[in-house]
Amino acid sequence: MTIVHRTCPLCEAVCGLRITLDEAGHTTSVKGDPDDPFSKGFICPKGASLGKLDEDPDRLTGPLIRKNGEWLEASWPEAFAAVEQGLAPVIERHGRQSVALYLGNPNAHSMAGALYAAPLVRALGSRNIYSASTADQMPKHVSCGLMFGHPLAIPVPDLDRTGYLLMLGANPLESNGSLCTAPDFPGRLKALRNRGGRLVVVDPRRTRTAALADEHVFLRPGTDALLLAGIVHTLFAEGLTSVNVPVNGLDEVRALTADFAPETVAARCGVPAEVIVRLARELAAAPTAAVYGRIGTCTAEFGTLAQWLVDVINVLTGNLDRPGGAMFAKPATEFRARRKPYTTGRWRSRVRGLPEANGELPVATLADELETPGDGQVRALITVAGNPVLSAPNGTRLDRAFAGLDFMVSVDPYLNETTRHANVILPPPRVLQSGHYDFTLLALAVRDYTRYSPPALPLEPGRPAETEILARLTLIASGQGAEADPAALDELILDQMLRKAADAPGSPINGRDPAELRAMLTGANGAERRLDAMLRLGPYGDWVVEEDGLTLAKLSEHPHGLDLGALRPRLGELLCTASGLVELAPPAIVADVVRLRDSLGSAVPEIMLIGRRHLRSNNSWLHNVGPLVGGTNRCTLQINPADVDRYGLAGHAVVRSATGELTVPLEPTDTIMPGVVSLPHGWGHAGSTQTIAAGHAGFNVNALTDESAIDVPSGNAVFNGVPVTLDPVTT
Ligand SMILES: Nc1nc2c(c(=O)[nH]1)N[C@H]1C(S)=C(S)[C@@H](COP(=O)(O)OP(=O)(O)OC[C@H]3O[C@@H](n4cnc5c(=O)[nH]c(N)nc54)[C@H](O)[C@@H]3O)O[C@H]1N2
Ligand SMILES: Nc1nc2c(c(=O)[nH]1)N[C@H]1C(S)=C(S)[C@@H](COP(=O)(O)OP(=O)(O)OC[C@H]3O[C@@H](n4cnc5c(=O)[nH]c(N)nc54)[C@H](O)[C@@H]3O)O[C@H]1N2
Ligand code: SF4
Ligand SMILES: [Mo]
Repeated sequence: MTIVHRTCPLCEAVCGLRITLDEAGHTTSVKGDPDDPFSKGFICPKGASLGKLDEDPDRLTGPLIRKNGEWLEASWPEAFAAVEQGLAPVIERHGRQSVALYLGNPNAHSMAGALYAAPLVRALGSRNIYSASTADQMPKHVSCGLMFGHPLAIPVPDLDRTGYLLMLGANPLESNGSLCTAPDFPGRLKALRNRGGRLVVVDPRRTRTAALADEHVFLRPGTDALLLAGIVHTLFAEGLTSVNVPVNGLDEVRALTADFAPETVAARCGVPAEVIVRLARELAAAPTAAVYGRIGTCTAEFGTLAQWLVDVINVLTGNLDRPGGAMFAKPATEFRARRKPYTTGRWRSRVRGLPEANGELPVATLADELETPGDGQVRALITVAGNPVLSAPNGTRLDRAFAGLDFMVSVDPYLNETTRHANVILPPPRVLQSGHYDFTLLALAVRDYTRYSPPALPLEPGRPAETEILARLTLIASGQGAEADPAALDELILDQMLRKAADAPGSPINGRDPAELRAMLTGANGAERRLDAMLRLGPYGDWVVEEDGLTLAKLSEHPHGLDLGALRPRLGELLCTASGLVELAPPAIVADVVRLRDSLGSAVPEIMLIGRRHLRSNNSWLHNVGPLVGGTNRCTLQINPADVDRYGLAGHAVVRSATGELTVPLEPTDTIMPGVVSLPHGWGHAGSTQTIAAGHAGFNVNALTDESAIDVPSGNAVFNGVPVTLDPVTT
């Protein structure tokens, strides 16, 4: 028996796990790690099932190549050669724009994604880059990019110290939190209440999080921006603002929100005007307060406006960058070379002319780029850790479009709804065979913290780590071929990183010899050496601080992770707008306020569809783990009993939208507002070799979501507030 301690890679809560392995490397138990200073032993049912997931017999153990409709097992060299043979002719004939890349959510949780996605994008040289970000949090990147100058300068609620939390469109009791890394989020919310603080949840459903709160406010889907504009209006109208950071555009915000008085927006939001006024007064009066909005507010028609207003309120109430308010983490691998101020729309998509954001195009237009003939049409696709057939708007259309590709390669442990269209599938090894470091999530943590988990088990001979798989894809995309040496790529990247840092004025290693620095790095492979370099260059690094700075070797002496303290004010270090001020009224956001104002005059759909998450699920890919799918069916349509009666429904209903129709089982519940129905996403398993998931197939809600509807400034998909109709099942 061996005990290993490592970070759970399944969600954003980064819990420490204590895993017991037998001699053959099988997991015999997974518990929370009581010695992790951040998660302190917390674990959820998904983390507890990590062993089952990791040893799922349906996971692919080697590459597959599809020939004449049949899947053949291949060796790794054969598989990489097949990728080169498939991609090279497409690039040669149709150019680099004809190859698209889709990066899915688990890239945010793997070292491979964090370290090799950017090199792969650069090597590909295509503007057809897509990711789950435009089905998720792009509005937050765009609003923070424009307000603070950097799309990753995202403030998080200071959960452990705040006196008042206004939470919109998030349900951390199921999701364990997002864009706010906080292991045991539920415990932290209870602690907030126990110390006399107040939690208010705004959601069209009375969720488990809402049930735990001091107050739950029902709100009509898609109207968060209106509600928040009403709060901002009140703060100005009642003289309740107390700005404590340097800002630009204060008067403009006052003028922009003049038309959004609580009485004007109340009917549309379904929230009484006096509640909106009271929320504004409470936020202003609380000793410390934070506003936090997540999926329900991002994947909506006015996602960017809602995210902008979240931080406008944090600024207006004097809570940005102060303890107990909305603060910025200081992650150990942060090295922010100052770049040009953030903009979007540096290029546009070919068919719909949608603007780029963060170097990506909206996944809502991927099908257009695949299906529309002409110069620049996408003919080949690389997917890494993504399942857009189940996760993207109008996934049904993508499913058809993928079938028409000249070539597709997928890096994924499963043959599933998306990867079944691939010509080659390259499976990463088991979780326990991979190193783990949370580059992205620790930049969004409610405490400064760092932890590295080395691989707990060796790779089988000849089996590449996922970092090597992506390095090889990068080399193939760059034209160097399937046999090029991935170690040389790591050296090249390291060399560029060190050279750039040594050349940058004001850099802690300015003027030092990159070769000498390179020689100091330790680590068993290129990925670890790159982590070592980033830790040393980071704000706690041994190339930066005088004494006792971090290195990979030092971090490895702390297998349970290292607490780096409570969040500290640091806006001044991060702010990189052209003005050097927080931009409260960036033109690209201001331009969208007209659309919000117009929405006040448009008709409200009779029934609107929203999503939801369940604690024992994770997007589309945990439904093949027995203990996580047992019990009652969760892929149901939640509906208010009044609507069941109103539409004469019984048992099932036919749900129709602009893009599709589904017949779904009903789950009547008064926890959801009348006029709103909810279906979870990630279901609708078909054509996959996941045997357990096939027995709990469910329905693909993204057959109903409409790819033509987007949040304009960010291009983000709209999953909440989709107009639908309901009818009884006739046959
Ligand atoms: N168990 C589990 N955990 C997960 C995931 C999972 O699938 N399962 N997915 C992970 C991922 S990828 C992410 S991004 C995070 C997301 O984490 P969260 O943002 O916490 O996501 P949800 O649990 O979907 O909560 C969104 C809430 O928004 C509400 N809502 C819907 N429409 C609106 C609206 O218009 N306005 C408002 N105010 N509320 C609305 C919904 O009813 C729902 O309760 O969770 C992560 N964690
Ligand atoms: N209607 C609706 N749709 C939604 C949402 C919603 O709330 N409502 N939420 C959206 C959100 S927030 C997100 S993030 C997206 C997610 O969108 P995607 O990322 O496209 O979908 P996932 O279901 O997370 O698919 C993850 C894929 O990665 C594979 N995988 C798992 N671990 C690894 C690994 O370590 N390496 C590799 N290479 N592959 C791995 C899995 O087998 C699976 O195929 O869905 C979005 N779609
Ligand atoms: S909350 Fe998230 S990180 Fe923690 S054990 Fe569960 S799935 Fe893993
Ligand atoms: Mo997500």
